Amino acid sequence: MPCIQPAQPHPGPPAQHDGRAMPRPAALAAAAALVLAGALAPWASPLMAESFTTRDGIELVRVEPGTFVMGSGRGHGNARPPHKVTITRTFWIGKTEVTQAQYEAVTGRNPSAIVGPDDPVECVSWHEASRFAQLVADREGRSGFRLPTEAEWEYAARAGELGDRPGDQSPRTLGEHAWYKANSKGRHRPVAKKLPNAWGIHDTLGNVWEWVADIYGADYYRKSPPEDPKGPERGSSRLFRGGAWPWEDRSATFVRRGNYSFTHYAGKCPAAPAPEDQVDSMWDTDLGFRLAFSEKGVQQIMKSISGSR
Ligand SMILES: [Ca+2]
Repeated sequence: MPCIQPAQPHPGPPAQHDGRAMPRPAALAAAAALVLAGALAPWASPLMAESFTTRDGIELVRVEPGTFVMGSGRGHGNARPPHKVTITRTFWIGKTEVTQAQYEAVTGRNPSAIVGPDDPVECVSWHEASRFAQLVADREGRSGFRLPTEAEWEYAARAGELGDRPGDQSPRTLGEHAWYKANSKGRHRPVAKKLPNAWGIHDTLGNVWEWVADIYGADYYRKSPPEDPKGPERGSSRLFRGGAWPWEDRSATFVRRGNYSFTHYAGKCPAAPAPEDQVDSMWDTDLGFRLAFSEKGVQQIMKSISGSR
């Protein structure tokens, strides 16, 4: 059972919220009605909470639906064109990258090359990150834990920001939010030591790159669906986002799309990858992930009550 925290004042709706999705008070009222009617126990859903924490200490914060402009007209061609994307459902995303202590508590092992219990776990393949999410689901006794989609990741990382980087786009502001080559001093750092974004989420930019659920497609933005894009159905590599401790500031942006053209790469990681992971993934000391969660069944109930999409 997740540890549900009392609702806290939300940092605010997405700056580009399109108004079509159910506003938070209505969502809370609908969830409260379900609880009062006995359809939901108060602990049955984190829908009542702004955040919840798993038994292994992984805190996830609620992200409301909304519309934003994904990608950029600057920089790498694979982030073009900028295009409007709507996230149609509430989801939760890790307040931080998954730490080494959290990963070890769930899996019994720490694969990281640079050890620090509160640092992000690294040297995990996309498949291992996905298996971790399933293990969390098993331990919590509820489905819905997963990697964020690429669109969810960028939407949550931006938290309403319109540029490619936080605030005034300056190196000073970036340094207040992110560990990257200019300030990391040669290693990743404990999570949540830099300022969070406007929605209370830490280290999306920098520290370690983060796996997202999607398969990589260089030209995907030219044909992706406008609602809840999930990446191409086929491809030869996986995506990761956000830049990392050994990388220059040009990688620590909301839009940089990391991928490798070779099929697998173990970097400086101490453990050999399992054969099933040597397909479309890679490992390195600057690559980890954060968890996401959504609860489809309850979302559908709430939609029927509210009459919203
Ligand atoms: Ca990161």
